[in-house]
Amino acid sequence: MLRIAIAVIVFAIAPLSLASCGGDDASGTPAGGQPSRTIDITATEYAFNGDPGTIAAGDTVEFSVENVGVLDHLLEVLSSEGRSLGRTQRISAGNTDSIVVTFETAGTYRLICDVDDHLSRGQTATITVG
Ligand SMILES: [Cu+2]
Repeated sequence: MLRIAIAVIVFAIAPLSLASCGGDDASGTPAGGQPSRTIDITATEYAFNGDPGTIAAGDTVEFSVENVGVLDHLLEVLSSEGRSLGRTQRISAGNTDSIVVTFETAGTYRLICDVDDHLSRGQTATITVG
């Protein structure tokens, strides 16, 4: 009877310790983690539309970009220094592509489409990360 009682206790503790490891990992991983949510963006001539909501430094999010225009578009995310943090494929009309981006620091980030002359035509938006 005593051996049975000990075995039951060991099995009861094991799932709890696994759960606490997972929690630490999710909160402490600075880059390359799983996205916490998906931000839906539409691209058209020559603009992006969508509500990024509030993004905090350290957040990893997925951008799902749907081309609702007639020309090809893409979405690239640039840091305030102009470094590329992610870039979709060139998306043809009616199609969708997605990228996962980690915003490591607070600041202003740019979304751009640089297909042909779209950027000079104003296809850009900014995201403020607090
Ligand atoms: Cu474009």
